[in-house]
Amino acid sequence: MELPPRPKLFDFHGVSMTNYFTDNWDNVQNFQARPDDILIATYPKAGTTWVSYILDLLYFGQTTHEHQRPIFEKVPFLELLIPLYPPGVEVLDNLTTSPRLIKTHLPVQLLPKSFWEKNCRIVYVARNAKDNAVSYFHFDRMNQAEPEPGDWNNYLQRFMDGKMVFGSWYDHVTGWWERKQTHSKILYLFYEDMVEDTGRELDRLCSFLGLSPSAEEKERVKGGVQFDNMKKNSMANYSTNPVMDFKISPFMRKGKVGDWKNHFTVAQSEQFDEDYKKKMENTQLRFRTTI
Ligand code: PPS
Repeated sequence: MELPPRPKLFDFHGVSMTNYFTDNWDNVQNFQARPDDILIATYPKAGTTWVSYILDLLYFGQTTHEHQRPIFEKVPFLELLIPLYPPGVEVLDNLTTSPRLIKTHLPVQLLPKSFWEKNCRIVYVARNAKDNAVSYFHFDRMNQAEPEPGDWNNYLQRFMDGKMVFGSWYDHVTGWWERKQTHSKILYLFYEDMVEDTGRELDRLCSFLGLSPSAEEKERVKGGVQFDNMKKNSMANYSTNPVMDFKISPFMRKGKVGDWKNHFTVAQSEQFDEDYKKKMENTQLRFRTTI
């Protein structure tokens, strides 16, 4: 089955969205979380798949037959409703694993209330704006289910204007950051920290989740989730996903901190930084654009 032409952005409760993430809205909002659910929440392209695969290996690494399914099926995408696949909510309702690992890109104010009522653990991953924008650009080029990206210069302007699927990066990362200050069940991770020292961040994750894997098990997970290993792993690299055209760009593209330097001109970088300062002046949240 083919997808319809690329979707258009529209305003949805103050957030730019496409119909693939709003068509099932009542069911998404009424989603019934379970107390042991683990939610992986991110702005798109911040490291969702990386953390999903880490959690999948930590919880289900021993059940080998399970590993014959791609990560995007094992960690269902809550708000997704797209031709070719059953709705995320339906997949989750039928999931019998414990815990369920759930992916969302929703900004904090749109998360179904059941996650708060059940006090579920939430792992939020954030990535610096410049690398995030570059990664999102290449993703939108290769993914037929995303709006047409246009050229890089216009795309960057749109990113700064918050006119991206799932809205403004600035609002997303700060919204979740503010919520984390009062909600103990949110672990806020940074992509840059994970690149710098995956083992250290794995320890933080385990302690947040109350897991104590053996040293050997930890090494196994750490090895499995290295960029090069995930890139060649068809269960982790999205190569089985028909809406993506890997001839344009692979899903596992570079996995680096600082790739923005290969995309931003000096003028673009200066303009971006100036705008960034204004948008982020009221938050303590800090990112590294190099490590
Ligand atoms: S999505 O579509 O929102 O779920 O994408 P997401 O998984 O959040 O982000 C994809 C980017 O994460 C990089 N990635 C990794 N980097 C380092 N190490 C590992 N193991 C890893 N796994 C995924 C992936 O390459 C995308 O970033 P870019 O910069 O495009 O390479």
